[in-house]
Amino acid sequence: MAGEPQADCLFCKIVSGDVPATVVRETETTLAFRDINPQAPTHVLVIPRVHYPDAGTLATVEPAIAADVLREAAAVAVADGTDGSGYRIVFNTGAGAGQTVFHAHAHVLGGRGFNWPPG
Ligand code: D5M
Repeated sequence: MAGEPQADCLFCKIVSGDVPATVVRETETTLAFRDINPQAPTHVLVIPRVHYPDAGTLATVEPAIAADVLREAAAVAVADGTDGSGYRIVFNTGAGAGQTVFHAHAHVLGGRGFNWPPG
């Protein structure tokens, strides 16, 4: 069923506690934890607890939870003190865009400068 946990999904296993993570914030619908391979001083992933393969699908099927993910991403930036100097929220969508874990997630990156366009 849409949104159900997937046995082979790493982030579903983090939601269930079967895989450990450094959790920084949680809500009824979301979990935020530090990326295992940080690309900036702040690099946190915000995920919905429910499983959807990417952010676009999540936003289409569960728009309220997609809004929760975005609000929590901004809250992470404030909590880490990166909101003053600016931060970046990234949703890699599809393998060609660099998505490697197919459970919707926002990257929250901050604490350094960023270039545009991104690589
Ligand atoms: O981003 C997937 C991200 O997930 C990537 O930046 C590494 C991160 N990752 C992978 N395994 C873990 C664990 N176990 N904990 C925390 N972070 C993890 P994507 O946009 O799909 O490339």
